[in-house]
Amino acid sequence: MVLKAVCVLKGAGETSGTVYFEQEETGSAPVKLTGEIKGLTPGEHGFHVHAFGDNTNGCISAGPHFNPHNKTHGGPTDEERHVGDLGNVIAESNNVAKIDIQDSMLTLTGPLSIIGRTMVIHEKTDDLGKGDNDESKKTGNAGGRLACGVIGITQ
Ligand SMILES: [Cu+2]
Ligand SMILES: [Zn+2]
Repeated sequence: MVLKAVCVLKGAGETSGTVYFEQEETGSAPVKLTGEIKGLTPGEHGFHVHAFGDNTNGCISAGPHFNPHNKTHGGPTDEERHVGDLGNVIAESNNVAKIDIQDSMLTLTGPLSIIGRTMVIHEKTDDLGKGDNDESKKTGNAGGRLACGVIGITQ
């Protein structure tokens, strides 16, 4: 069986998107993310799972990056990373970023499931924790939250 989830991202501006999640239920399979986000300036944009499924005050209510193991911020291939750290997606000249990610830290099941938490697409590039300031180890200096949405169960 395959576990499935979906996230519809919206924000105050023109950025919006849909992300689909799939994970084989057996073992500790990676989560596959597909979909697209439009209304982005061309180039890299930080893309994370944030801790809370709370959008009461817009994307800011989603809190910090989902970090159940108390790690510092990193990139998706780093050992030292937040669970929510998916790095960057790249928008092309048509202002659309295609999402095609496989991640082994995310899961759709168990106590650390990302279902009910929030996906956020950011204004700027995530420096993956390699910047020269403290903020790099927390947020990757990815800047404002352009759009977000709560990850929900789908059929
Ligand atoms: Cu973020
Ligand atoms: Zn992070």
